[in-house]
Amino acid sequence: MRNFFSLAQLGHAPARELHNGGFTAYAETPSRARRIAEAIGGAEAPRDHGMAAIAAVHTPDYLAFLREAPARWAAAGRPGDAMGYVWPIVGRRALKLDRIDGQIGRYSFDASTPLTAQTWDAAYWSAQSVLAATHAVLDGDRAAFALCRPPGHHAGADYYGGYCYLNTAAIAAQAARDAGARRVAILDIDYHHGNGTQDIFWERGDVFYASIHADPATDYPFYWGHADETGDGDGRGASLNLPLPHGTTLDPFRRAQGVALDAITRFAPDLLVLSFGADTWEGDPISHFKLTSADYTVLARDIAACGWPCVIAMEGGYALDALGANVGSLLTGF
Ligand code: SP5
Ligand code: ZN
Repeated sequence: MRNFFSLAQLGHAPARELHNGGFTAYAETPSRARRIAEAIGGAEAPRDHGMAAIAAVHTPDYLAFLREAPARWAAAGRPGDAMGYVWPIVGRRALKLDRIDGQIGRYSFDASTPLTAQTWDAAYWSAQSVLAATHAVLDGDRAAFALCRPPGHHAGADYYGGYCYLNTAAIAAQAARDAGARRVAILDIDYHHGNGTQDIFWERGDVFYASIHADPATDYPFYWGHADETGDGDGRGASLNLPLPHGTTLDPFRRAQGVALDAITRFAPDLLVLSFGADTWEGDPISHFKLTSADYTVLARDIAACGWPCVIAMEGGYALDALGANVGSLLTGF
């Protein structure tokens, strides 16, 4: 299988994130990508497919904000990474604010996702990696792996959060649609709900979103991913949320994935995008599922057996010493 990754993705390295009332080391480190690349025997640099596929998913004002915010933050005299500290409450009237502080609150939803001077480049090349994998699959490969980092599934059309800035799975799905795939399914098996991906396709009937994740009653991102969220408008019934409790092991996870695969089979996609997070692993430092390294091969075989061409986009996974082996185990199953 071809793997795609650009060294430019390593430049993004925020110092800290707000966690449990204090600042801790940023969990989404460049070493994550280095460990994965080592374990899978390296990766090809993607070619530059440009902005069109990114602009097909994200709004122009949001993209301009992402590119310019770090310089504006620095120009306002701030020494650290750009981080939000004020947000509009839900239902507040939309205000067009110029001040960088207010705009960060407008375009983000948490305080654990800083912007640095290298963030745009890294996110841009993370998107290029998923586009390269998507084109490999559209050109006939059965599956391709994009070592996306920073990850993507928490980013919406006009917002960032959860260590995510550009939604790589959504960019892949939309690029496949624009290249002629009639229906695309996204299966998200990161520990966290992919709120950004769900929001982007919420009212779309041509892209099915299925997610298996920690119950948002107990886990981040809290405000999305509940079982009664099923889509709206043309997308009614095209979102499927399967929340699971802390302590989940392979058997219940695999049963939930079977439910998702059955729903996707009924949808009959031309192509599957797999949002893969290894933060479901038993030793993950920020998560509470109990999958073993070997379990990822089992889950991958179940997905591969469905026969859809598959673009795999890396999402979370924070146990550095196990991350490479866990990704390797997943790719073995394809
Ligand atoms: C892509 C993805 O897996 N994003 C997850 C974002 C979760 N952020 C909220 C949890 C905060 C935990 N912070 C741990 C800091 C350790 N130094
Ligand atoms: Zn996650």
